[in-house]
Amino acid sequence: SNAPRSSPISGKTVFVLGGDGFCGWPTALHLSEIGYDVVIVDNLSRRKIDVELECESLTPIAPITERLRVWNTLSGGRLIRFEYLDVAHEYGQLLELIKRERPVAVVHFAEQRAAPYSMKGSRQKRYTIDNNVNGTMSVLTAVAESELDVHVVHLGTMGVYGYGSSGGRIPEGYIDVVLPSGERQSILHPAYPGSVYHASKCLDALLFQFFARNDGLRITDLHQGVVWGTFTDNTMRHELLMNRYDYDSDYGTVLNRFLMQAASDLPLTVYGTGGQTRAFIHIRDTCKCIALALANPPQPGDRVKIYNQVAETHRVRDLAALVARKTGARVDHVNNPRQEAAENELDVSNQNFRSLGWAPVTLEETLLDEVVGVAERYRHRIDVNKIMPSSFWNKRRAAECRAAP
Ligand code: NAD
Ligand code: USQ
Repeated sequence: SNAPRSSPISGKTVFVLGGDGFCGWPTALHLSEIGYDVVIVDNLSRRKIDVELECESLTPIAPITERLRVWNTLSGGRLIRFEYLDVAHEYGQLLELIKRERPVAVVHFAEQRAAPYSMKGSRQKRYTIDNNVNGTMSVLTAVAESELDVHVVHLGTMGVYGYGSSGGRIPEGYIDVVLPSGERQSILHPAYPGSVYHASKCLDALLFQFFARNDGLRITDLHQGVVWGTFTDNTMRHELLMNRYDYDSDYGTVLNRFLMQAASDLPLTVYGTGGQTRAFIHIRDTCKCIALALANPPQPGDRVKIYNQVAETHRVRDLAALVARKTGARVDHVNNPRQEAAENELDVSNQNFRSLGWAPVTLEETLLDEVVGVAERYRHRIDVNKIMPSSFWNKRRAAECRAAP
């Protein structure tokens, strides 16, 4: 699917902030493959948090320079460049980089994204807000100060809506309300964050609203569901292009954790009753959606364009039952470390991407098998001490979890 040299996007520069991470790396490869000039900007903080947590990706991941060396050799001249930079705290360098490279778009993945890590303690709570909100603020300020027409595409989360608060199908970003005057107005959907991490994304959303109105910035905010899977066609092209696979209780997301547990003959850790319903998307579709969002920017003066980047919804205990049926794994109900509704319904619109022709992959057998296969291949790298919850939403949840056998 290599884009021809003369394609309308060849020669256009795109920044991928956070391009060394789980979603950012395969997206950077995809954007490079379809013809963009990609610059990855990352401070490698995620790799440093691995050191702090004494846990590594289930899959062995090569250092960023190695990854790029291999891609730049295999890709037939589609070079990806790398800038080691803290988006939140090195404003001058970020501004200079934008002025020098004149990107058509900045894709912003560069945030601390684990809800459990953001609830681990005061240091991690404050770090998450500082890193995420300052990072977004710096990106927006730098784009405005550069006076260049740069489309900002941000990875947000379904968690900004809260779970079950709309009383119906969750729309894409905005809801219609009746003002006290009787007038109807479309406003940002109210925010009901369920963790400090999710709160950082709600704060981001207000900054987007402000910069779109005040500075006319063109902004797209993608409210993504839980991502699963690990490989894409591009990351499979070489051992050293392999993507990360988080499995620990802080960074591992639910379906990938269940598949890892099944591959290692460990019980599946369903929190509470498993009645939580969440939205899901496969990593391959993350890459496709970003490319679609880049190709369909808002116009200057438009309000923030908000898409729900989700393929399907599932209840956690149904996912566990599905994985158990496939693999023979045992399902364990463990005390929930999180302060969240025990049961919720979730009905989400994904019309915006669908209207652009997106046909998402769903929980297909072959894809589930692929992830179990990856987990089996690297099961020797699992540290079983990193599987049970180690971050708790409040004192009561911590006490309940610690009291359990
Ligand atoms: P990740 O932690 O694997 O990747 C984030 C990357 O950003 C890392 O490489 C990290 O080093 C970098 N980074 C963080 N702070 C930075 C800073 N200040 N300066 C420069 N680089 C910085 O996370 P991910 O799973 O790839 O998630 C990427 C984005 O997508 C996040 O914003 C997350 O909120 C969003 N998202 C992820 C999921 C998911 O299930 N993984 C779901 C919905 C939304
Ligand atoms: N859960 C279990 N067992 C586990 C792990 C999780 O039952 O072993 C449950 C949790 O209690 C929760 C649900 O599964 O109800 C989802 O948890 P998760 O860790 O898979 O997802 P979450 O914490 O919501 O965060 C992830 C990403 C985050 C992204 C979010 C999208 O880490 O970056 O924003 O998914 S969403 O959930 O749609 O808001």
